[in-house]
Amino acid sequence: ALLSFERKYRVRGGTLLGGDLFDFWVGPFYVGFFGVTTAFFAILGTALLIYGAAIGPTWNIWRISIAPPDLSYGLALAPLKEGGLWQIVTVCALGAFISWALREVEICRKLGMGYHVPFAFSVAIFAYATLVVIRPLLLGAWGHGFPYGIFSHLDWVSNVGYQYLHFHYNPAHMIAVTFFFTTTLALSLHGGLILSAANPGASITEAGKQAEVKTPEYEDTFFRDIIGYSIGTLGIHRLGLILALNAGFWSAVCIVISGPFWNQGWPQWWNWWLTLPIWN
Ligand code: BCL
Ligand code: UQ1
Repeated sequence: ALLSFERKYRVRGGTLLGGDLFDFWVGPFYVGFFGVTTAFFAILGTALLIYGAAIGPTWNIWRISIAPPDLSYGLALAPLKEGGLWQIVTVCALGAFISWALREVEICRKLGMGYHVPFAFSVAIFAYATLVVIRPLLLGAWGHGFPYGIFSHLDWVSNVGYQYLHFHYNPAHMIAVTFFFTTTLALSLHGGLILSAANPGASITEAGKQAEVKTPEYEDTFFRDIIGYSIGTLGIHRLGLILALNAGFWSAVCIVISGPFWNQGWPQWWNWWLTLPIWN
C-alpha cells in the first residue's frame, strides 16, 4: 500500500539515463534505468553462482565455492569451468553494485537530497573492487581475487594474511580495524543516547509527572557532565559517517599495498623504525 506521504514524493525526473522510460514505481520500489540493470546483473550473477554450484562437488552451503582462474591464466579470460564463471560473476557483481549506487543517485535527485548515501556505498564498492579488480590487475593475475564461497573466502583471507606472516602488523590494517571498532563505539553511544532520551523510563522525574521524552539539550548535557564535551546532534552523524567511510577506505588500502607495494612479512615493514638515521 502507498503510505500517506509517499504520493507527494513520487516526482518525475532526476534520472541520469533513460529519461522518462523507466521513471516509474513497482509497488514501493522506484525502478529507473538502473533498477533494470541492477535486476539484470543480480539475477544473472546469482544464476551463474547456482550453475557453478551445480557443476561443482557439493551442495553444502558452507562449502560451495566459485574460484577465480589459476594464476597461470594471468589477466586473460579463462574457460567457464576454470575461473571464467568467477570472471563473469565479478562483472555481474560490479554491474549490480554500481547500478544500485546510481539508482540511489537518481532517488536523491528526485528528492532534492545530498548524495551522501550513494557516496558512502561507493566506498564499499571501492573496497570490493580493490579485492577483485585493482589488486589482481596490479599483481598481473585474476587468480589473486578471492573465491565466492563462505568457507573458501575465509580460507583465502587466512592464507593471504599468513603470506605476509602477521597481518596485524600491516599499518593500514591497523588503521582500518581501529576505524571499524571506533565506528561501533560511536554507534553504540549514539543509539544508547537517543533511546535513553526517547525512553527516559524510571529516571528522576518532577513529582507526579509522567516522564517525557528529553530534548537534545539533555543529550548534550549528559556528555558534558561525563566527559566535558558534546559533539552535538549533527556532529555525531558527521563523525559516524567519517568513521565508517574510513573503515572501508583503509581496508582497501591495507589489501592493495599487500603485494603490489610490500611483499615481505608485515612485521619486517617496521624495520624502517630501526633504520632511522637518528639511532647512529
Ligand atoms: Mg583482517 C581484511 C579486520 C585479523 C587478514 N580485516 C580486513 C578488513 C577489516 C579486517 C579491516 C575487512 C573489512 C572490509 O574489507 O570491509 N582482521 C580484522 C580484524 C581482525 C583481523 C578486526 C582481528 O584479528 C580482530 N586479518 C586478521 C588476521 C589475518 C587477516 C590477522 C588473517 C590471518 N584481513 C586479512 C586480509 C584481509 C583482511 C587478507 C582483507 O583482504 C580484508 C580487507 O581489507 O579487504 C578490503 C570492506 C567491505 C567490503 C569489501 C564489502 C563490500 C560490499 C559490497 C560492495 C556489497 C555487497 C552486497 C551484498 C552481496 C548484497 C547482499 C544482499 C542482501 C539481501 C542484504
Ligand atoms: C554527542 O555529543 C551527541 O550530541 C548531543 C550525540 O547526539 C545525539 C551523540 O549521539 C553522542 C554519542 C555524543 C557523544 C560523542 C562524542 C564524540 C563526544
